Formats: sequence, C-alpha cells, structure tokens
Amino acid sequence: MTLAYIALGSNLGDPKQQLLDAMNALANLPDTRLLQCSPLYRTPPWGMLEQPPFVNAAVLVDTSLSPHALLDGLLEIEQRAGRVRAERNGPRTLDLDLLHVEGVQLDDARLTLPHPRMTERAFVLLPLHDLAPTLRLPGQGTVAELLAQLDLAGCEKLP
Ligand code: A4P
Ligand code: MG
Repeated sequence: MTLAYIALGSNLGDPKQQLLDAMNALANLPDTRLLQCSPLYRTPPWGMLEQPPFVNAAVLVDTSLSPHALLDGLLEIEQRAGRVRAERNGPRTLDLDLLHVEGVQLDDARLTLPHPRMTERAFVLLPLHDLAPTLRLPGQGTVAELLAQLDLAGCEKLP
C-alpha cells in the first residue's frame, strides 16, 4: 500500500456538497482506503479572478492502485460530478488533483508527480498542511516551509 495526497476544489453548484460527495467517492475507490480528510476552506479564486470563490480541501489515502490507475479514478469521479473542461483555471464543479504519491517522482504525458503547481498555491498547501505539515516534497522543503512563503489572505476555514 502507498500513501497518496489528493487536492479537491469546486466553485460551481454547491461546492461544499461536491467536496463531501467527492470524499465519499474517494473512499469507495477500489483497493483504496480514505485515511484522513482536511477541513474545508473557502478560498479566493486564483489565476482567473472573475469567478466565484472556491471551496478547497485535501485528503490522504492509502492505495494499492498505481499512480495512473488512481488518476483514472479521480478523472472518473470528476466526470460523474458533471465536470466540463472549459478554460484553464476557470470555474469547475469538481477538480481532483493528485498532489503527491509517497516515493514517486514522474513526468509523462498524463501525469506529473509531485503536482508541478502545488507549491505556489495557498488553496492547496493550506489544507495539505492540516494533514501533513512535515511532509517533504522532493527538492522543495516541507509543506509547512512552503506554506509560510504564501499569502493566505481571504482563505477561511469553514465551520
Ligand atoms: N495531470 C498531470 N499531472 C497531474 C496530477 N498530478 N494530478 C493531467 C492531476 N492531473 C494531472 O487536468 C488536466 C490533465 O492534467 C489531466 O487530465 C491529467 O492527465 P485538469 O484538471 O483539466 O487541469 P489542471 O491540471 O487541474 O489544471 P487547470 O485546469 O489549469 O486547473 P488548475 O491549474 O488546477 O487550476 N482557485 C482556488 N482558490 N481554488 C482552486 O481550486 N483551481 C483552479 C484550477 C484555478 N483557481 C483556483 C482553483
Ligand atoms: Mg485537475
């Protein structure tokens, strides 16, 4: 079994419910156990600013799926949530990104690990920090160190 960290985000429909449903779907992936869920955060849109605020979270799973099979599982859950791929950084019902898989570094046509843009995004590192502050990303420092360099303005933990 391998530990894997997954980021969840949504800003269309009922984002909070989308994330709770997605956590449930992740728990039901084959050969996978959901170990931990972060709190949910409301976060200001990053990248494309003219869109609704996001709700973001992160989870830790233990899985015997390969990283690519896990990615397929994530894409299928996004599809079931009605995800339509439109513009980059644009609004979405559900985005599931594979952040880090223990002991794995890879970069191919379908998958890059660790996720290449995670270290610059408070909406990713803030919930990840709740799960794994001392997690060290290859060549980049710990989650706590990386988060300390980011602007958390407007990010708010949901009750
Ligand atoms: N792919 C490669 N590596 C990975 C990986 N580690 N995890 C490939 C997941 N997918 C990976 O994904 C496109 C393709 O990337 C996948 O099919 C897979 O083969 P996508 O979900 O369409 O796009 P993306 O990589 O998520 O990039 P995109 O659409 O630009 O979205 P971003 O960059 O993730 O940004 N603001 C806030 N506050 N909160 C947010 O959650 N999200 C975005 C989306 C923008 N602003 C935001 C938020
Ligand atoms: Mg994605």
